[in-house]
Amino acid sequence: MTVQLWRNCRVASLQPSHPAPYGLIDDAALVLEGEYIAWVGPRGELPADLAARCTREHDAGGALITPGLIDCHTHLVYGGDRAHEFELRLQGASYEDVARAGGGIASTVKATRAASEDELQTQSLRRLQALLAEGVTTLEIKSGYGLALAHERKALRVARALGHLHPVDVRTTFLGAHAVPPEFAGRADDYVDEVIRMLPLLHAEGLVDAVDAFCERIAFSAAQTERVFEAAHALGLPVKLHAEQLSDSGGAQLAARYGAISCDHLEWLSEEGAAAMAAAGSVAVLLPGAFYFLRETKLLPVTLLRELGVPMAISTDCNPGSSPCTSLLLMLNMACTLFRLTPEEALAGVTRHAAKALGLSDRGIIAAGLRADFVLWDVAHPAQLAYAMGANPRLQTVFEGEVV
Ligand code: DI6
Ligand code: FE
Repeated sequence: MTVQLWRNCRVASLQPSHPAPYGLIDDAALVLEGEYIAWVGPRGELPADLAARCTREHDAGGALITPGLIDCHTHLVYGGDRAHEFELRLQGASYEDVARAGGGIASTVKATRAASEDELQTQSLRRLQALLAEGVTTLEIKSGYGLALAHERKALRVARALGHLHPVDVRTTFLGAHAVPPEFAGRADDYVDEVIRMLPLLHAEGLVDAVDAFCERIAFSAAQTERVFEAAHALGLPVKLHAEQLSDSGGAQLAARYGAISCDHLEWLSEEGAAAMAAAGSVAVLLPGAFYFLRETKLLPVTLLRELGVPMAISTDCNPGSSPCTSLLLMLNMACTLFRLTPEEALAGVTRHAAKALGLSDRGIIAAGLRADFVLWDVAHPAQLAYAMGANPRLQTVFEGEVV
């Protein structure tokens, strides 16, 4: 096994137990054994026997090193775009108006169904490349624009293929309960039956790591969502939820009862919902891109979440309707300006807490025993990652121990 030493760097380890903000280690050394981190700390404390075993040495040139970024909530695989709907909304139509008039998610479903697997992969690859260029090493991708077995399968297969072909770990989420497809119009309960029929089939093909639903007045009720969660639990799959995005539907409480790994959006989250999440250990996934793009004004209760100790993750929500965004770094900035997170909370939101939102304990911080996924940045201080708008100071990405 190769043992590699990285030196001449500052490491923002994001270790929660580290006394310095960001878990910052000045003049650090980092030792990798194969795909894992073997040691990290101040260079002067590097054990001599470990140093002697290093077969490769890298000079980081004074770069800042952070954990690889984790985008824990995306709908990256879809066909077409919704620029026309953007124009309509700017003329006064609301997101819900457009959805009720048969546009919205339904129009992306049409374009996604029409695309072949290859076309879908080509279109999605451009978005993936933009995320990778900013240091993303783990990415969640949801289905939910197929809404029929063959098309949900196609999208999930594309998601898996992207992960196999590129230096990124892709986690897939089945979001069959994203919208009621046109062939089930007025028969949402029947469509939920269909979702419950699809899930074990897709899971048996190794295409599903978790299950999500859109619990909202324009999508599925709490009772319908619960049926999907029951089906997920029967297969031993973790659940998460698009909750309280446009209204308070009590989704967070429901999700918490099913031990949800995360509840996402949460603009309309109530105190009861937040308390239930805290008790269940669910992560709050903040999606400032959707908040901004839909010109929302209702702010989620960040202060309350902080007081309750609910971990906050941040993600792009990359999707054609409410957040056509492929910059996780921009989301850091927006989470600070729009939601008043500190830059340190924002960075934890795309590393340590994003890992937790995916139920992953082997990444998200730089510590011995964890995956060697990290990024070298041309910045002096980690706050600069959240501070700059539209900058990309990434120098290099290391994925599973190797420079990408
Ligand atoms: N909420 C969202 O913001 C995305 N999905 C969801 O449930 C948007 C989906 C879309 O408009 O295409
Ligand atoms: Fe979403």
